[in-house]
Amino acid sequence: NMHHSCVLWLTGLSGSGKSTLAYALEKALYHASCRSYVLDGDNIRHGLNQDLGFHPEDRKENIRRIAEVAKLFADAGMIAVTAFISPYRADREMARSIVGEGDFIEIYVKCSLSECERRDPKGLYQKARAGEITQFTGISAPYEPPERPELVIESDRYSVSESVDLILNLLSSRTKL
Ligand code: GGZ
Repeated sequence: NMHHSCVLWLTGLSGSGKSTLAYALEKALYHASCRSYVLDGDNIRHGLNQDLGFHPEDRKENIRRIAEVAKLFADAGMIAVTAFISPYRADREMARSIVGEGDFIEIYVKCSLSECERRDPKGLYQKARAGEITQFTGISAPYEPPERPELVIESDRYSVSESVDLILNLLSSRTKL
């Protein structure tokens, strides 16, 4: 049993595969008898954080609240899996200090902008290129890649199940410490 409550903090561009990976991970953890919960735009930005937009200050507040909620899940003994762009290094460091260094696992879901733009599942990159969405991460707003993440997953090189295995291996190696 690799059950040890923590926060798996996924970061990466829109379309990099964070949510897909998060839900595949939740399923795999369930089968390993580990309770987990995914926080993503669907259950956070549409609810708790519906008052926030995409200005840097709003993104910061988005990340702060998510970190506080993820910490509550970890306090309750669960593995919280968060799937947000979280483009600013300083905001991710804030999240790390809210959660606590020992429980925060930063996972960079790395995918080239050109591949994310090619996938464009919601047509948002096209809208951003046309200027219909402003401050779009990767196009008209920055993405600051992690410098020392606990794990990097190149999502354009690994399948979803290979990526899940990389994370499960990291979790079980930490539990053995
Ligand atoms: C980035 C935006 C924007 C802008 C709307 N920039 O692919 P999606 O649609 O489902 O994921 C993106 C999501 C990003 O929200 P986050 O809470 O993850 O962002 S952050 O961590 O930076 O606060 C995208 C959609 O919202 N979206 N406008 N301008 N993504």
